[in-house]
Amino acid sequence: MNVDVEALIREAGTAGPGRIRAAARLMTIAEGGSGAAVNVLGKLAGAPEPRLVLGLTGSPGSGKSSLVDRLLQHCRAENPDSHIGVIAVDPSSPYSNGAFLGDRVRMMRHAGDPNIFIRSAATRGHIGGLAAGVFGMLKVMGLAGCDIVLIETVGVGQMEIEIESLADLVLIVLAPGQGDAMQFQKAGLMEAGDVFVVNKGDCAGAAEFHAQLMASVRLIDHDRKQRGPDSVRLVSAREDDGIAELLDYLDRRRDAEADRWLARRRTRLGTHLRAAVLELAQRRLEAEWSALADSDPVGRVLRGETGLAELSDALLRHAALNNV
Ligand SMILES: Nc1nc2c(ncn2[C@@H]2O[C@H](COP(=O)(O)OP(=O)(O)OP(=O)(O)O)[C@@H](O)[C@H]2O)c(=O)[nH]1
Ligand SMILES: [Mg+2]
Repeated sequence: MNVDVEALIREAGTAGPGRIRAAARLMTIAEGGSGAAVNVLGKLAGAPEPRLVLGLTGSPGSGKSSLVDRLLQHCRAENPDSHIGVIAVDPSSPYSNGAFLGDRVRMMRHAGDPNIFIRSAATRGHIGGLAAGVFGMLKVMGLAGCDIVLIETVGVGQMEIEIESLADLVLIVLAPGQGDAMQFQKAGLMEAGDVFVVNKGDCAGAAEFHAQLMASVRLIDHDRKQRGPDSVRLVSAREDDGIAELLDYLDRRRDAEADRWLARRRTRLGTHLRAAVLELAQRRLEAEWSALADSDPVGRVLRGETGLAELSDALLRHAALNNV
């Protein structure tokens, strides 16, 4: 299938009627991780970016999707013209079928809103490459005029770390009854987060947990991160409590840290472009290697007719000449 990426980019970047469809197609390409995804990323490298990219992570069931839902509601009410993107990273692995449906259901009331893009990115089959796919989607959302993008991931394994390479601010969403502050410290979550959101403030033990966490942040922070006790928020997504204040706080952080964010974004862009270039190069080399199979390269190495370094040089030369 031959897709005219340039035409899609033009369309997604305008206010015309085809904008949403074009952006959706670009996001599908970007997520797919193919050569076309790298192409999209390259063409969007200099595209406008969302004003705010928030990563939400934390243990299963802490209320990330419910919080995203509330944040969407508040953002839309405050600024009816704004566009918002949501990327829900599907934790499904080849071994489980994921619990993603719940996320969709919780955000479904926004699904008909033309100013809100809700997309999922599956971890399945994306080992190592997920962040690149999500970054591509982020760039498309920026192009399509999204002011804010929220990325939800379950805080297990790789993605918890990768979220730092995608978001301006990482929000760790916690709920009372999920362990004490010490455990989070041990799990490394205290290091990864910029903001700690204690959700389910309507439940027993929330206020104590919040106080405990504030004390921990004060203790471990010293001057390492510019977080401060204010970075620990007590909210209830269910009761819509503390959400407006959380948004105000995030805006204040943005204003105060704008320079640092800009530098971080530049680094982030560099990291993802570098990964994309290396991936493209690897694809080419693999194609060359397959083409070389007839000449039995492994046999030649075994017989001592060629060395690995020579083989590698030959591969690079062929790839450059053939320009597949
Ligand atoms: N009491 C209470 N329950 C909440 C609150 N926020 C979410 N919940 C409930 O907690 C459960 C999990 O909420 P989700 O928003 O799906 O949590 P999640 O972190 O997105 O879950 P996963 O995506 O599966 O990791 C649901 O039953 C919600 O109704 C809250 O503020 N108070
Ligand atoms: Mg969820």
